[in-house]
Amino acid sequence: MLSNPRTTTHPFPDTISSLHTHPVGHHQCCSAVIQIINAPVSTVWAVVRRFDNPQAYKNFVKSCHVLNGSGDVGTLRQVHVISGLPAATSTERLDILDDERHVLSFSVIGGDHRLSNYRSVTTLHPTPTGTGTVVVESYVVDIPTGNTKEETVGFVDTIVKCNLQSLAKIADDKLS
Ligand code: A9S
Repeated sequence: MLSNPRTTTHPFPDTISSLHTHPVGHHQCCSAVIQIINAPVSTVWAVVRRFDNPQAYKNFVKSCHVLNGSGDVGTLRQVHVISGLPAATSTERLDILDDERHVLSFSVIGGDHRLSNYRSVTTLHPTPTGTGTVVVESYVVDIPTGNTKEETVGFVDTIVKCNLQSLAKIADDKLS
């Protein structure tokens, strides 16, 4: 009997796997970060879905201005980052906002940083008891000239981990 190798190699349903499967060019890299949060999906989603307000949990973001759109797909934002990073601004487009499946995806389309063609997908999943949330955030990005794949993944994973740990704390605080 033939079996579907997808279902035998990992525990994620096909819909989750396909959302986190990115085409990756030879000059690009990809990775994913997983964070467990002690708050239900609805609480976490209320924070994540606000494309106009990334500074609510992203500590590297100083301010955010919506350039056009009203928080639906196609909305553009310009993010100003705190000093000390190798960047000042990033221009980003909302690609997916799915309130039923709890999926948000955005692309970096400009800015003065080194993360060209950055695109991320964030999905939320209830823990088996329903009292918690599993956040999966994957991304693909160009490897900057002069950097290795390992350096790039190390840098970006660190930022995404910081963001998701901050998200966990904020969602937790909302419960009490
Ligand atoms: O904002 C995110 O969700 C994720 C990342 C990796 C953002 C990275 C960043 O905004 C800086 C924090 C400024 C770092 C960009 C686009 C480039 C950087 O160099």
